Amino acid sequence: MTRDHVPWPPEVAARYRASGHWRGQTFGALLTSLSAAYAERTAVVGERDGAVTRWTFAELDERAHRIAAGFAGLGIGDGDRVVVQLPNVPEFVPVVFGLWRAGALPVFALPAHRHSELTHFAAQSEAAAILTVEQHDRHDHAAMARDVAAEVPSVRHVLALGSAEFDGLAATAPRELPDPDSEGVAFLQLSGGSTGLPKLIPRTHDDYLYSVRESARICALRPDSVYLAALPVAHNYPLSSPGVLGALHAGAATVLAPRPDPDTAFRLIESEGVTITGVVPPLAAAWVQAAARTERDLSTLETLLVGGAKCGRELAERIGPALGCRLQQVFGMAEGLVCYTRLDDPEPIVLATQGRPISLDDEIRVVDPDNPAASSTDVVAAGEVGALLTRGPYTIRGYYRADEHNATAFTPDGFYRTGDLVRRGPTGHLEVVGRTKEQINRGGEKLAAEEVENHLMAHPGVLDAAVVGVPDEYLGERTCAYVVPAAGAAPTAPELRRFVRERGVASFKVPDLVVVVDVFPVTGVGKTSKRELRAALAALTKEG
Ligand code: OOB
Repeated sequence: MTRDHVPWPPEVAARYRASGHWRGQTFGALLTSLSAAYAERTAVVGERDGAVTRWTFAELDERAHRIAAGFAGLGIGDGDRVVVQLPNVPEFVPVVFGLWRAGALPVFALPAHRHSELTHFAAQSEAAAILTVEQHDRHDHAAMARDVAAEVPSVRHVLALGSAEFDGLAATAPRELPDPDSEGVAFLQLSGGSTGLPKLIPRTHDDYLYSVRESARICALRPDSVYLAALPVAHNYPLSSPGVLGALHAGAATVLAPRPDPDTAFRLIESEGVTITGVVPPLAAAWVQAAARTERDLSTLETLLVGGAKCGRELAERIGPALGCRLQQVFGMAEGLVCYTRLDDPEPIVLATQGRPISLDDEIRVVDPDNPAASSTDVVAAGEVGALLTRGPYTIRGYYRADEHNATAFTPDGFYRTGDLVRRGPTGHLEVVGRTKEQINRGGEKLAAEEVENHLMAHPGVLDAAVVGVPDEYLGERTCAYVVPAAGAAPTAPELRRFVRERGVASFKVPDLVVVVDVFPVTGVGKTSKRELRAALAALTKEG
């Protein structure tokens, strides 16, 4: 039988407990203690449909208690999964803490996800409910969730913010609920994916809280800090690196930006006195450009974290002067490991590396990049580029219900194969130089080539498809789909793009370019050579 969750070996778990990394506290219990310590301070500021909400820690705590009781009243708790698809609205925070207090596991979908992804998350996790919004960005999320519920038998409830049903749930009288096991799974995060559909990542209260606590410390959050969540808040980066949870942990306020564009972000930085935020490189570039013309006062901003994709040297150098703040690079993954440049690192390190791990107990191995099955002992010489393997107190030992995939995604001794190519410097800082995984990183949004290939191959006019990333000045890379047509008229590029979109996938997965070819180049063993496809495209782009 396939396991839901691969726990850390007992002796390793004992070590993490003994060293104080795992403290036996759940997120629900954390909020209780934060509410006692910071009761009247602002915890969350956000907007929904133009209305601004501000909650103190005490108000947030009470709301989370009511929502927890509401879920319990629906019979949802005790390990039940609930797909949460919310944009950056204030309710996100009490909903997630409410689910935690009820003992349920949020499954964090992104607002960009569409029918095919949502169905996969609900089915794979056997979710009991979907919690969403009525409308967002002109998309009817509630209708989509109801369609998914009709297809996935485990889904008994669809709750949309603003509906009478949700309002009733949020108005339930609070009651004491049993605190879940801190070493049990708290929620399921999404992987960027490299094979087929995204995998679900089980994170425990203990492991995640350790990374949150340390992130808050490394980023120097204090009660008078103000964190702006500019990126979609369900993502691991704005959630915990240091994110909303890091800010709450420090007693600081979180401001949720409905959109990440410079106009919205700069307005909020000025009006709320934002001190710290995190963005992906293309957004950093847009902010840098806009800062030259803005009349907003950005002087409260102390730290801009940049990560999710490689921040090039040129951009790194422009951030401080343009925005009047310091740059902090972050290289992390929903599976666990997060690296930061430190606030006291010398400038060359901050500009040229993606940081060093949170914990001295994060074990790092840089191994033979040419062997996908390299073991943790196949390490390359110091300073050489290799494939990054890691294990530690907040890095998972296996994906959720994925024994087969886990057999190759982890080494036998429990290291996660990140699929990233890195170089490690003498100070332990990592420089990310590339990837071995079949994943495309489109400005921080990750997609598995195979997932898009499968959508393309569902078209009757497509015999074969290969999706590759191509360098892009703004996004870092864009997607290009090569297709070999089936007999008859070849489908056109616009037709294939529309086809993929209409299959209900996030728009960042719709190929940016489509190239129709007669045959694919092959490798020595007869596999499609993506390396040659990329080279052909580079040549084509140069000619063009
Ligand atoms: C973050 O998490 P994910 O799960 O969306 O993506 C993880 C992957 C990494 O394995 C790496 O390939 C890439 O994203 N990545 C970077 C990077 N940060 C992430 N590649 C180069 N330079 C960087 N600075 O993206 C994430 C999670 C927590 C904090 C920050 C980012």
